[in-house]
Amino acid sequence: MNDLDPNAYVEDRSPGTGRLRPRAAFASDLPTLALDGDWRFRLASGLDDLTGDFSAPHFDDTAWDLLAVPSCWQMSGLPGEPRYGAPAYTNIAYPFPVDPPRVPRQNPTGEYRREFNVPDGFPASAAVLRFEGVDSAFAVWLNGVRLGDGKGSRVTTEFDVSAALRPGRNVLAVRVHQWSSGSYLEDQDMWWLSGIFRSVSVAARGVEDFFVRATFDHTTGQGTLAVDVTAPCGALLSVPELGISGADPAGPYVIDSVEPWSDEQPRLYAGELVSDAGERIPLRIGFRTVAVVDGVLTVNGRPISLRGVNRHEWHPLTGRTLTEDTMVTDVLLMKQHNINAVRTSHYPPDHRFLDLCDEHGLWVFCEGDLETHGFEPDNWHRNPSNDPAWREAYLDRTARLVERDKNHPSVIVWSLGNESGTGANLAAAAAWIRQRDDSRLIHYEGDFASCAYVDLYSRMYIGVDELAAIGRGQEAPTADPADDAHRRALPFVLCEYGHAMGTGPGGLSEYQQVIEAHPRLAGGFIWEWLDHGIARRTEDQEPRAFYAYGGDFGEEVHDGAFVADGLLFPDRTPSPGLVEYKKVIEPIRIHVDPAARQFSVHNLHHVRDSGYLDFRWSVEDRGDPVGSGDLKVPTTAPGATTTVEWPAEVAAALDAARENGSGGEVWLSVTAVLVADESWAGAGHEIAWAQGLAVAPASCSVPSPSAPALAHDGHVTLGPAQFDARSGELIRLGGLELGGPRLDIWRAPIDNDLLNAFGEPQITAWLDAGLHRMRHEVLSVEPDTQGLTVTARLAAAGSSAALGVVYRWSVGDGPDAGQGRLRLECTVTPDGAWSVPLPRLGIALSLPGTDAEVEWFGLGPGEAYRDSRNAVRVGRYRSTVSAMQTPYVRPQENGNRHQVRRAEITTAVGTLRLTGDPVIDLTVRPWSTAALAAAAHQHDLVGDGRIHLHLDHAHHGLGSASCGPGPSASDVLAAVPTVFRVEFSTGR
Ligand code: IPT
Repeated sequence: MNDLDPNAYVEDRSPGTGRLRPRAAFASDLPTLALDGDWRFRLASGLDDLTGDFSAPHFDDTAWDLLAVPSCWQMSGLPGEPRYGAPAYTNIAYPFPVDPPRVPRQNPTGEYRREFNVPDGFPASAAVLRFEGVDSAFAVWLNGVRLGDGKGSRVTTEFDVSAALRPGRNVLAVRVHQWSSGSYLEDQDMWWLSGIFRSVSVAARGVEDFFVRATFDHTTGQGTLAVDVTAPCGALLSVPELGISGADPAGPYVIDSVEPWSDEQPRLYAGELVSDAGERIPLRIGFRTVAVVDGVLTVNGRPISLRGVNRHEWHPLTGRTLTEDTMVTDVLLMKQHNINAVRTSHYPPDHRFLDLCDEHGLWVFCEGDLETHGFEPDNWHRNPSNDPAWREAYLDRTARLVERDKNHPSVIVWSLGNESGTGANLAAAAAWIRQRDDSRLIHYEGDFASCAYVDLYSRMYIGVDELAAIGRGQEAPTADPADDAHRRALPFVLCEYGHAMGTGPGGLSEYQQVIEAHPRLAGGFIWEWLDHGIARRTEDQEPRAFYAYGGDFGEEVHDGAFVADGLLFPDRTPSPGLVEYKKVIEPIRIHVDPAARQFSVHNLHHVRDSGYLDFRWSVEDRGDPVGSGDLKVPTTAPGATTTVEWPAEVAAALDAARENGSGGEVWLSVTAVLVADESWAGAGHEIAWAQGLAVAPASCSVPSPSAPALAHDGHVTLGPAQFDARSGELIRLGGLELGGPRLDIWRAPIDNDLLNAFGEPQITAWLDAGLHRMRHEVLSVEPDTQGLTVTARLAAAGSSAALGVVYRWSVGDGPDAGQGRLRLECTVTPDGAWSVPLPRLGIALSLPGTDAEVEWFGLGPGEAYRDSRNAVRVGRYRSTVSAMQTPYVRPQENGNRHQVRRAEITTAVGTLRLTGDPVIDLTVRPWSTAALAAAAHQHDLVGDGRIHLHLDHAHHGLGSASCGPGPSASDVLAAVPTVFRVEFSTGR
C-alpha cells in the first residue's frame, strides 16, 4: 500500500475522507431526491479487476446488470442461486487471515452507477448526498468528481455535492468493497453481506443539525425543553401544545405539568423548527430523564425493568435491507409480546426503527457499529480497541451513532459496541459521549471487569446464582478497589441471556424471579429476536423451501446454525420461546387462589395503572366451558397489588361444576386484555393470565385387573390387545395395528445439547455413555391370569450400565366400556453406574398413518418442556400431527405437549386413546427420532408412513447451554428408579 495507490483507503484505518460532519437524521420539507431503485452494477473480483473509467459520466454501462439499491448483493437471486458471491456466516472468526488492517486483495468490489435527473428548481448549489448504509467501504464520484470515501457500514455518511451537482443529468458512481480495514471493526455475529444496503438520497441543504434536550423533573412534574440548532441562518421553535410559538429554540423552556415519555406511555409532543429560510422540520419531543439513583436504573424518577430482546436487522430474502413494514412488524410483535426494551445489537439500526420505538414505546440501548471479537482467540493480541492507530475510527463511529440518533426519546442508553475487548479507544469513545450527551447512560459489556468507563454493570449469559449474588451486591471484587466501589454502585443489566437457539430457551422464569427480587437488577435482553435463516429452495423438480444457515453456501469457515438463535423464526412467526417469554415477563401478574376464593392482581408496570385492562374469568370442566364473565378489579397502581373476592357468578359456576360436572378437573382462568385499541394491538389483546385448579378430579377408582393373558400361535392376547409372544411388543389394539411400545431415552439432540459456548456440551457425555445406541433386550414375556409381564433391559454395547424395565400389562374396566382399557405400568430400574442425565424417559410406539388429528386435555396449545412451560395452560386442544411440529431451522427434538391427561389420535384407520396416570408428556410426529436427528434442514424431513408417538414420564430440561447455562438442577433428569403408567384404548 502506498500513498499513490488510489485504493489505499480500503485498507487504511481512516474512517473516510471528504465527508460531512455527522448529524441527526431528520425530516424536512426541503426537496429530496430519492436515489433508491435499479442501479447499474458490476461485481469485480478484486482490486485487480476494477473498471478503469467507470466513474466517467459517459462511461457506457448498458451491458451491466441491474441491481436494486438498497440491497445486499449476495442476497440477489435468492431463494434461487445467489448471483453475486454468496452470504457467509461466522460468529467470532474473521473470514480472512487476521492481519489488521490488511484485507485480501481478492476483495469482491461492487461497481455501481446511477443516472439521475435534478429537476429545475432543485437547489443543486446547496445539497448533500446521503448514504444511510454501505457495507463495508466505499468511494463516490459524482459527474466524474471524486467526492470522498467512507467506512462504518451501519452509520450514515454524507458528502457535500454543492459543487458537483448540476441541474439535469447527473451520474453517480460508487465503488463498494466487501472487505476493508473497517471489516476488523465489524465482526458481529451475523452473515457477512455487502453493498449499498440502505437508502441513498440527495437532499437540499438547510438546517445542519439540532439536538432536542427535553428532560422531566418528577419532583415538580415540570419539563424543560431546549433545542440546540446548528444552521446557516436562524430558526424558530413551535410546540403548540406547550404554548411555544415561534420562539428561540435555545430556550430553555420550563413547562408545568408535562406528560413524560416512557415505554408504556410514549407521549410525544409535536413541534416544528422553522428556519429563517423557510425550511420546516417536524419534531417529536419526548420528555424524560434517565438517572441512576442509589444503584437503581430509573427514568423519570421511577425504576425501570428491561424486558428486552437483542435485535439484529434481518429479513430472510433481503438480508440487512429492511422495508419499513418489516420494522413495524418487529416493533408491534415486541409490544404484543410484553417486550419493553430493545438493544440494537450490534450496530445502529435503520433510523426509522427508532422513530417506531419513540412512537410505540420501547426503551432502546442504541449500540455502535463495533465488534472485534475475532481477536479474542489470540487473547486480544493486536485488538484495535487498544491501539492508538484505530482511535480515530472508534471516535468516528461513536460520533456517528450519537449524532444520528440523539433526538430519539426512546434511546436511553448508548452502547459502545459488542465483544471488542477493552482498551483506551473504548474509554475515549465513552469520554467523547459524556461531553456530548450527558442525558443518557453508557453501556459496554466488555468493560465488566472494571466498569471504569461505563454507567451500567453488564454481563452476558451468567447463571441465576451469579445474577442473584450481583442483585444482593455480593459479586466478587474487581482487581482495583476504586473500580470496585464504582461498579458496586451501578445498576446491573443482562445484555444477553436466554440464548434462544433451537428448542428452548429453558429457565427464563428463574431469571425473571431473580430480576424482580432485586432492585439493582435492571432486567435484560434475550439473545436474540430473530433467526437469521436465509430463504432457499432445493433444486428438485418440485423445489422445496428451506432456510439456510452457516455452511450452506460452502463457506470454508463458518458457525453453522448458531445464526438461527432467535425468538422468531426467519419468517417472523413466533417460536414457543417467544410465547414463553411473553408469559414470563407479563407486566401484570394475576394469581388465582381457589382456597381463599380470591384473585390478586400485582402491577409490575413502570407508570401505567391497570385501568387499560379488562379482566375476564372463565370456568372449564375438563376443558368444556361452563361459565365466563367480566371481573371487576379496582384500578391497581404500578407496584401495587389488589385482591378481589370471587364474585357470586364465579362461585355459582364452580358449585354447578362441582355438583353436576364430569368429576374431572375444573379450572378457573382469569385473563387481562386491552380495553381499547393501542397503537400496537387491538382491544381484546391478552396481556396476562392465570389459572387455578378449582375442583380437583374425583379420584379414579383403580381398575381391577380382570382378564387373563392367553398365549397362542406366537401371540399373546389380553382383552383387546395382541402382543408378539417373543418380543413382547404390542402389535394390535382393537382394530389398530401398533408397533412398540418400548422404553426410549433418546431425543433428537437440541442445539442446547450439542453446543456449549463455555465448556463441554452435554452431547459428549451422552455419546460416551452410548445413549444414542441403546439396545432393547427382551428377557422374558410371561402371560398370567391377570395380565402380561414383559421384562427387558436397555443398555449400550460395551457398557454395563443399564436400565431394567418391566412392562406390566393389564386390562381394566375403564369408562370406555366394551373392550376395556389396556393398562401399562412401566417400572424402570437403573442398574450399574449412571452418571449422566437421561435425555428423556418414556415409551415410543407407532401406528400407521401419514397425518392424524390430535385432541388432548392437558397443557397447551403449544410446545412445552419442564423448564419452558409457563405459557401453556390446562385446556382441551385440537391439532394435527403436522401442525404440532415446531419448524426449528435446524431440525431437533420439538413439539412436546406437557402434562397431557388424555389424548386421542385419529388417523385414517382408527383412533388411539391415551390416558396418563395422572399425566404423561406427548410428542407425536410423522418421522422417527433418528430421522429427525439426521435432518439438517426442514426439507430433509419426510414422513415415513407411520405416526411416531412418544409418551414420556419426563424430559431432561432444555436450558440454554448452546450459549449459557444448562438446565438448573431441578430440571436435570437423573436415572433413578421410576414407575409410570399409561392406558390405551381404541375407537372406531
Ligand atoms: C455473544 C455475542 O455477543 C453475540 O453477538 C452472539 O454471538 C451470542 O454470543 C451468541 O449467539 S458472544 C458469546 C460467545 C459469549
